Amino acid sequence: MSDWKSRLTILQDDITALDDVDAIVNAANEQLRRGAGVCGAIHEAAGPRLAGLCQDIGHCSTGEAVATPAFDLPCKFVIHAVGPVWGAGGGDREDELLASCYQTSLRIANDLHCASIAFPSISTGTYGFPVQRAANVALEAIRVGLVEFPEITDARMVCFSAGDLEAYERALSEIA
Ligand code: AR6
Repeated sequence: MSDWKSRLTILQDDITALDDVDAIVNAANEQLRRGAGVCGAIHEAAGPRLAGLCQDIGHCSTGEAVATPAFDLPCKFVIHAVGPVWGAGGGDREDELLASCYQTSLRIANDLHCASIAFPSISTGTYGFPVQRAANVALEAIRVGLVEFPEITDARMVCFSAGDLEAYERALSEIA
């Protein structure tokens, strides 16, 4: 299926400001603790019940994801995906683990009957993954997921900065 590109939008925005998606993805840590970056913004907007539930869940392994309700956010679900911490050279399965975050999130969204999902640029902030390499991995993983899950009709890659937007647009232009 080649229509996946028409189901993907790359934009620059604050992911917590989106009020027309079923699920947003959080760039979480393995302890599911409220952190900084996009995680802090999501917790701030969702309210304290999110941190309480995340504490009860307690753990999510790198490359995996877990869904919760979105509480005070306008979407239905937050899918907490744990990206890899970048190590020098990227020889510690970072690409594979990052791809797994996107694909697992899409699978969970599909299981929850979400037609729309928004991703942040997982791992490229605190976790230090080089953004162009992450963009290439992310969009290839999203391509595979959208082909597998045709009922997801609206996937968004939400970049926080103009530089990130450029990297993801470049990655998209390079995928056949
Ligand atoms: N909307 C969209 N993107 C955002 C927003 C926002 N409101 N705020 C930041 N970003 P990071 P990581 C971008 O550090 O690298 C946390 O403490 C940001 O500019 O949030 O996966 C967690 O709890 C960057 O491009 O996530 C973990 O401990 C991208 O989101 C750890 O950091 C990801 O940056 C995860 O690190």
